[in-house]
Amino acid sequence: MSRLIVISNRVSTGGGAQGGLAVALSAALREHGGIWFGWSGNETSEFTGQISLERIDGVTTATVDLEEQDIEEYYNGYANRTLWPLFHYRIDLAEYERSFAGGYQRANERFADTVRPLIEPDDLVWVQDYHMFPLGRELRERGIANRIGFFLHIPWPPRRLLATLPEARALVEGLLDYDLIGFHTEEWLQSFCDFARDELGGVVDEENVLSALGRRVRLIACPVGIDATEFAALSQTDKARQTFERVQESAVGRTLIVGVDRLDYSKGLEERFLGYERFLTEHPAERKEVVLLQIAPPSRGTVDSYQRIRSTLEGLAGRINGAHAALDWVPIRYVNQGYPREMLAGVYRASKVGLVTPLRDGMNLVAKEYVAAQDPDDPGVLILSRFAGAAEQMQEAILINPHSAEEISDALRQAISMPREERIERWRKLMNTVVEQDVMWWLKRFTDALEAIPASQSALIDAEGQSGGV
Ligand code: GDG
Repeated sequence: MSRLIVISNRVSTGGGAQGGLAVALSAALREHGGIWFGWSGNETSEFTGQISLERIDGVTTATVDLEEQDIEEYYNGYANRTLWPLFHYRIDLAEYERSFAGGYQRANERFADTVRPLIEPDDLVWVQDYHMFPLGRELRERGIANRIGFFLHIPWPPRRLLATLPEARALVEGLLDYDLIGFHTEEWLQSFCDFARDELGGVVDEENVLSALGRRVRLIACPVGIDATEFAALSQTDKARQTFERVQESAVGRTLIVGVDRLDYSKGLEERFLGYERFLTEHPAERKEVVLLQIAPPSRGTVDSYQRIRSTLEGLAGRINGAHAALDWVPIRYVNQGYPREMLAGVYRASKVGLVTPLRDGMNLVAKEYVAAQDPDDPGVLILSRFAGAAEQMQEAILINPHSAEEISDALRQAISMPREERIERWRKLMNTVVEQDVMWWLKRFTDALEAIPASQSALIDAEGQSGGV
């Protein structure tokens, strides 16, 4: 078995708060041996490329500090103010600045210079996510002939949206230096193929191998999962039970509806609140029977659009509560902080409805966690956006268009009055998928596909390379 070099913007440093993905990547690194490389999260006055090596729970991590300008242009800039909004179909929020593109390219070159000496000839290299699109090409230019895979955790936008990015073509050309590119869904994969065909004259065969500009890259749809068994067990821990009771008591017999999301405009929180308000207005008889608990820990607080969403939501929650609250009831409990995973599991289990309504989401792990945490004899109902990658696998949820307040309102009505037998039937099917296609399944599918690529394919690529210039 080849060693694995995982490269991502941030490296999980372990500890109880780490998510399922970090757990899975750590497990893969333990099994294969290897190194997890990325940015330390720290700033340095001058970039030196000095690596900090650590061994945590059997996993070797290698991290590097970045300069303030790199953090500003690469991370806050191109990654979070250009690519994130564009790839979530929000060109209205995307900022196109050459300095961001330049900083992004520079940071990726720095990552490539730094990680290069850590890579041995038989290693599998696995690059994660939109922070690192050009890294494969940079590594090839530094003579790395290993198999290199890339996995995209966010959606791939439709061709005409991507075409608005000044560096779109260079970005996609750079991706041709990977051996394997993974997307969560067929839809994102097809959008990628559309661009490669129409803009680069590429051809995709029936095995999903794209040939373009003299290069070949295999594409797979490989939906990420959670560690479902572990999450189900979490919901049985003392801490989860205590949280379950606390939350249930606080609802005093009302039906609890839960939302858990990083505070991000892609998660459709504003539309969710409006859909819930619609439900309160349209169903006066039921309205005092429900409470919406929205947990939304802040993220990327230095970026303007994140500050704006925060104040919009505070205003909206205040207005809805002001208009509808009674002496003994507040319709929305909006909590701007994060909780340990065990507590989240308890909250999910206490909630009869899981409301997951992103406007766009690569996958959405909260939908899967909500299902995994349910009581098999009395499970809650998942309401899920059609525009989350998770919808491809989770057809037994109530699927809705998150832009439509009416659909959210109708779905809430349907979920709240759903008979137990139907809830159980839907949940069983959902749970089967969540358990069978879990995070280890995802990991194995991707690494097996990467290992199956003949090493010679990557070695063919000229070490001089051609500069992508993203
Ligand atoms: C990206 C893609 C894709 C949330 N609040 C708390 C907390 N969380 C955890 C959830 C879940 C994770 O954060 C969020 O994962 P999502 O998948 O829902 O969304 P993104 O962060 O946007 O992730 C997404 C994912 O990558 C993986 O490929 O699914 O589409 O956007 O695990 O539980 N965790 C804790 N406390 C909180 O308050 N401990």
